[in-house]
Amino acid sequence: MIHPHDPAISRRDALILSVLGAAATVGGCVSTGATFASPGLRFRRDLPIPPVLAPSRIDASGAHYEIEQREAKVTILPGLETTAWTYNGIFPGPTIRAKRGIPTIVRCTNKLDTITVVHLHGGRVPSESDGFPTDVILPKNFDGLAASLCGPGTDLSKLQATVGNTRTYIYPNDQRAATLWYHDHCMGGAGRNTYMGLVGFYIIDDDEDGRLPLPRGDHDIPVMIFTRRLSSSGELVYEHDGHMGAGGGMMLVNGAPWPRLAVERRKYRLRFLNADNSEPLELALEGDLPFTQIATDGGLLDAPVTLRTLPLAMAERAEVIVDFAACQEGQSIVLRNLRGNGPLSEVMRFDVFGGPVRDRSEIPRTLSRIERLRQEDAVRTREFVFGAKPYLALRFPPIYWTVNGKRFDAERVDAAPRHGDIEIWKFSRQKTIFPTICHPPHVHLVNFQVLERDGKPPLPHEGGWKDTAALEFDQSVTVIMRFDGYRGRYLLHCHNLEHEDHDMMARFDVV
Ligand SMILES: [Cu+2]
Repeated sequence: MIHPHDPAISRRDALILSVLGAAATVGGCVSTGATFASPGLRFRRDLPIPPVLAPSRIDASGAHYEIEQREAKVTILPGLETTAWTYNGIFPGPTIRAKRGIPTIVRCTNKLDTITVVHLHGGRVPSESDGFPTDVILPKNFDGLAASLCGPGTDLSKLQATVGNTRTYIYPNDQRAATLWYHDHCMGGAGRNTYMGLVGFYIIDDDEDGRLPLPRGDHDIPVMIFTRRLSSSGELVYEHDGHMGAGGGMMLVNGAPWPRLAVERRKYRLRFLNADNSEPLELALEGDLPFTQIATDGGLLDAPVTLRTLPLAMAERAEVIVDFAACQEGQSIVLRNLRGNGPLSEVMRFDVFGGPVRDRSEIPRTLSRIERLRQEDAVRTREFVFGAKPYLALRFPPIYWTVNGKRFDAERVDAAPRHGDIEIWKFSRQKTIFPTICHPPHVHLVNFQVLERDGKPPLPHEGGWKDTAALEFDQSVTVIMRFDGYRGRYLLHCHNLEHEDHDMMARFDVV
């Protein structure tokens, strides 16, 4: 369970450690990481690869999966057990590997003591399977406390009668190959539930991607990055930090602290996901080794992009090829986070082994063909301002988070694009006293293309199809999208999960 008062490695500690690290550098020590309280943790564990979930059956309607949300003891720190809230007892959850055109049908049973919701992030799915925050799955012991968590606008008696503690989600997979992920999205508790472990990869494959000579199999690696705070007894410590965002001083990749991956001298496809609740990342490889980006949130780019640094706001994905062919046997290359201090400035390490290998994989100069949505085809422009309002509360800061000055209301429709319409949405920020905070807007159902960032072209890594974009202090981002696929209610929200929970979300209905 959560132990909010245990001694732990927190974000503030990380900051202090970084200050100590800076002092140590003056004193002759070259590594800020060396001051970390548990030096034995870094680069000791092999990178775990979340297992691919096997379907319980496949029939004409699609591939059927069973998922249980349950508490489980997992190993994050050596010799200690951590209580996590898991999908099927695994932290992070199992990877669902789907094929375009074959629906995924997930029967999800909640055996936790709290309400849950599953959202397939990046999924083009019917409204009733999208994981609207009030479309909850009830806990195994449904009581007054659980009821109070559901929030207003929830028809509890109907939920008990129709859903109970099992809900079936249908994901048509009628979309391009892409690296998606599923995570909790329940009203007011998405941050806590995701932090405690309700998160997993969902990868869609298709023929277009399958025909390309890209690295595959053991050379295609999902890399889910998030920070966590752990107590000295090994338990996860969830602190929303006054709804500013939960973090932690420990960098976990696929659930392991600062892991290492033994790599051959060849190309690898790395599927990066920033699954952190609140921290944007900026990735870079030691030795100036480049990333060749091939895909973004919504799948393949039209052509590869070479990057030395890769910014990734919360929930953003980027698929890159890294070629270790020119590295030396025994060489170690640290994946750095240029936005992190102290221990959070390092993510994981690649350890090169063996001699030269025959690498048949290639990075084609043309990856895909992307339909460019044209501004002149847009029928409407909407503006969304991400901000905050003062609030009488016994916590600091005494604010709640807003979109266009309003708190989320599940019953209020904030935008109603017509099915098939192309619209331009402009995201900007109210000037608040929190300049370092990133508010990445995420649009459910549809993918967008970034038209402009601060009146300039999008950044090199955000071409192609996206569903989430960084929105830093003083920035504005203009995107264009077509509202097709399904009608019904969906969400636009900030992907800082604590902002989302309190209450930086807006409902839109495709009509
Ligand atoms: Cu935010």
